[in-house]
Amino acid sequence: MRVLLYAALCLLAAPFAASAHDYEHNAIYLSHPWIVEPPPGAPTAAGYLMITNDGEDGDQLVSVTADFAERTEIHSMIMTDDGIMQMRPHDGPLVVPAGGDVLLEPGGLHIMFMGLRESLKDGDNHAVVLEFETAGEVVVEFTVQKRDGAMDMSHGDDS
Ligand SMILES: [Cu+2]
Repeated sequence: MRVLLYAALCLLAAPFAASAHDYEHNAIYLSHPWIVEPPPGAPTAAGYLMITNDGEDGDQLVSVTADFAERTEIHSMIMTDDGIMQMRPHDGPLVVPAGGDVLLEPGGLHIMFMGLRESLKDGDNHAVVLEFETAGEVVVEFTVQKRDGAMDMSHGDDS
């Protein structure tokens, strides 16, 4: 019942809900991986998802690779002394504590896809390989979405 209700809420809340999708791999649960559609010709794009660890042990994301990008980095956002939001490589490994989750979302942590080899268009799906230290490797389809529509999604609140 809770699942049905949740699905209904999502449909009401966001026109893009149809593209929301989840993956389960060992103890790791990956929710709604998506990439903000970059401007044409942009060299980078930002990816987001929620990573949940249902396991007894902590885990960490050790690598992210994708055919469409030369390399990736995990970035976090910091506020500079001038009050400007700036991104920089995340300090150390991205740890997902046992029984906890890590949310990568606009304005916060994100996967930076760098050296884009192809244009990423709204509605496209692109395979990305996430490797976890304990759970191992999982291939996830990231859906490209325009930022405006995607910003309407507030899945974090009701999960
Ligand atoms: Cu970044």
